[in-house]
Amino acid sequence: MSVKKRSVCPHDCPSVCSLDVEVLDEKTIGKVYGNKSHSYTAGTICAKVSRYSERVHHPDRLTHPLKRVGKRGVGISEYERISWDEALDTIADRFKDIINTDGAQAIWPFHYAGTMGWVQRDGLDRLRHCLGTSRQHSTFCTPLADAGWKAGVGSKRGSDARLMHKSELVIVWGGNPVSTQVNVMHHLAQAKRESGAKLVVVDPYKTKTADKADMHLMLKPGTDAALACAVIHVLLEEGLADRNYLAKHTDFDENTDAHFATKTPAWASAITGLSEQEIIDFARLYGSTKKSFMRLGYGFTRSRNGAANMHAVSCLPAVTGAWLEQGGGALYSQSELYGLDTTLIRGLDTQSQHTRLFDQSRIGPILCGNEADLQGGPPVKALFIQNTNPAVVAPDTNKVLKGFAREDLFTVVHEQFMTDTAMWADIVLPATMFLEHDDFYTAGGHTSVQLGAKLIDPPGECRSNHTVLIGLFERLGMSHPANELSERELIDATLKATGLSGIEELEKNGNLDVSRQFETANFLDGFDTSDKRFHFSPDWSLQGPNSAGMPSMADYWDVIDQPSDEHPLRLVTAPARQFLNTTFTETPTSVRMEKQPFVMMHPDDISHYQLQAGSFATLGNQQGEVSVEVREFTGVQPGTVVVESLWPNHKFAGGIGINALTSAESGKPNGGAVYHDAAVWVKPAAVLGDTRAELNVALAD
Ligand SMILES: Nc1nc2c(c(=O)[nH]1)N[C@H]1C(S)=C(S)[C@@H](COP(=O)(O)OP(=O)(O)OC[C@H]3O[C@@H](n4cnc5c(=O)[nH]c(N)nc54)[C@H](O)[C@@H]3O)O[C@H]1N2
Ligand SMILES: Nc1nc2c(c(=O)[nH]1)N[C@H]1C(S)=C(S)[C@@H](COP(=O)(O)OP(=O)(O)OC[C@H]3O[C@@H](n4cnc5c(=O)[nH]c(N)nc54)[C@H](O)[C@@H]3O)O[C@H]1N2
Ligand code: SF4
Ligand SMILES: [Mo]
Repeated sequence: MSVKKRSVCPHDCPSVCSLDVEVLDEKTIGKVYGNKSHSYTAGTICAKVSRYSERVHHPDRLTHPLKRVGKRGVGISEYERISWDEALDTIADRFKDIINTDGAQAIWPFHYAGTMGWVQRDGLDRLRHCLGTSRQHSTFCTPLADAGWKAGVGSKRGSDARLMHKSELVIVWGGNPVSTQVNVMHHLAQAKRESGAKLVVVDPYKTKTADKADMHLMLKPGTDAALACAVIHVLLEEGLADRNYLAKHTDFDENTDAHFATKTPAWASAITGLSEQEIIDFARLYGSTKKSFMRLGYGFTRSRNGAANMHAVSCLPAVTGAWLEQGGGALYSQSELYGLDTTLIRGLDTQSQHTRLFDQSRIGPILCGNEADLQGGPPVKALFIQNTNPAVVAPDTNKVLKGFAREDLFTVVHEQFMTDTAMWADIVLPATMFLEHDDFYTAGGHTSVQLGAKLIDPPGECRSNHTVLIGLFERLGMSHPANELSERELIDATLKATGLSGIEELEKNGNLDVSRQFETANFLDGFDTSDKRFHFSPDWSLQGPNSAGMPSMADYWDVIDQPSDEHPLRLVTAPARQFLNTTFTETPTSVRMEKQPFVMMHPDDISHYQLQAGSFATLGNQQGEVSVEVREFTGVQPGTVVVESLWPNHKFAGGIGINALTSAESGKPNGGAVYHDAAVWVKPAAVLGDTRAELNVALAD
């Protein structure tokens, strides 16, 4: 007989949905449902997680430790089963050898956000600190957006999304919640019903979210700051700004006024590709609707000027004073509300600041020995990877794979599947999934701490990240207090160190809400800046070490990869609906629904570049080439192309995925990958005729 048990989605998605999981027996789950009683996620979950049994009970799950006996980069056929003892001994012995010859900094424990559970995700930091390995600046996702938001607002929190139902205007800027955080759509529907809310979407292509919008501003990628500045221009010029709010709560002065006076709709129209009228219409709508809620996504920050874009857009509610209203204001992320004390989990008590800090998005250049990245230290001789698939998700795939192919690199991957990354490893370790271990989770899109307890036994010999770390510490002759604790005890200790009630209370209540009262949430009692004001003129040096050249006042910063004669098209690599980064690219229903990698192109571009819908095109730039099916799509400006991702490399002809075309250049001022900032050329793919069949044969070889 099945029972429903409470859990929480572990994936890197702002929604962090509260789940009710049908548990059939001690090893088996059925369907996954949303928990209707959660005050934000309220029973809504995405389709891919509702069919999670496909992933947990997938026949290709890794269930035993493996060692590579054949070629690198090929797959499961090249591996042989070994015991956990042999696996951990091999890793520890190899680490000790490397420490003797090259020093501990030649080892790079590499992790990211396959699980967002604090215990399983961040424990690897403890290994870095205790062993004195190279450390990591995690730049795949948030640093550009963080810097831009914090430049004006001061900290990473914002309006409570549960008040969205009171909004009369919702603006989804650079996000695609229908695909990437479906709960927003539930709150939007409520706002429509209760408050007659209109929806505006700002996105370079007509996403599923934009499809539902009353107004879609389909701008050129990387030009959002120009749109925002021109909107401010109109608001100021037409008396739609709240001058009292500006005087009381912001650093706005006559210089700011003069600055925006030059940012005309005509100026922005030339940069964004939007018409002047579209810009004016949006400004008038925004300026005349004080109860306006902006939900800011990451998309418009994944460019070289991404932080400046986020900052310029974050100025809008400060101009109209939308922050004053319940259902008004803006939300990028709530993640700094929690103030978690992660000292124990991450071993911060033993942190050595003298070890070098690698920018994770530069894994390609780093593994290829780029001297500036190595900072005078030894080359990387060992990688220990948990919760991430850098062979696909990191920029500049050709360099990443060239690095993984190095004969002198010892790679360990702890994974649930034989991913593109795992198939380069010397040792592969089988990992548990979230329903098979204990952890706790915080959220970007809402304000609750949630517990995801172990509900079923793992298959085979899978071990959790925490358990693997304990085994590795032992063999390396190291100890740390966190290793003496079970996962549950570590959760309890971390909650209590943070000043929250412990795990028992969390278990009893289902979640702990850390939200602030309205006045604080909407910064009416002050922004989190030094002078408590919102900053139109930010001090970028507070946000990161590389702020030279950044605009001193909210502005469009022209440092993107502009189209040229050689590279005439701008490429956007937005998330696909049925995948979550590379997760779910192994589940049959998601793959069936997404079909295969394709590029969405305006019909004018298709004919201009002599392509045909349904045939294959090759996209390329100075870094590499990628071949995909061409799909005709009118919901995009000519000159912009979109490839929804992240398909595994081997699903592309040539075995290299979309990140072959994205740059490992780090965004300013504090790093950050620039996934949607690439200029490319396009031509018909070399293989013509019945390309699909031929390409599939090529892939199978
Ligand atoms: N289904 C699904 N859900 C996901 C993910 C996934 O891969 N698939 N990934 C998860 C993760 S890790 C994250 S961080 C979030 C990200 O979620 P979002 O914040 O929604 O996603 P982004 O990749 O940032 O892209 C969102 C939108 O930004 C648009 N965009 C790109 N460039 C620009 C630009 O210059 N200006 C503007 N205005 N828009 C632009 C893209 O076209 C895209 O529609 O989603 C999470 N949820
Ligand atoms: N072109 C392009 N590239 C992108 C993006 C984009 O929009 N466009 N988005 C970027 C973004 S926003 C992000 S956040 C990154 C995300 O990139 P990643 O963090 O690499 O995310 P996933 O692809 O989901 O891979 C996570 C892996 O972790 C494994 N995993 C899950 N749970 C556990 C666990 O408990 N233990 C262990 N050992 N393994 C586990 C999963 O099986 C999966 O293979 O990708 C980035 N790459
Ligand atoms: S992936 Fe996002 S929307 Fe889907 S269940 Fe998880 S948290 Fe909710
Ligand atoms: Mo992300």
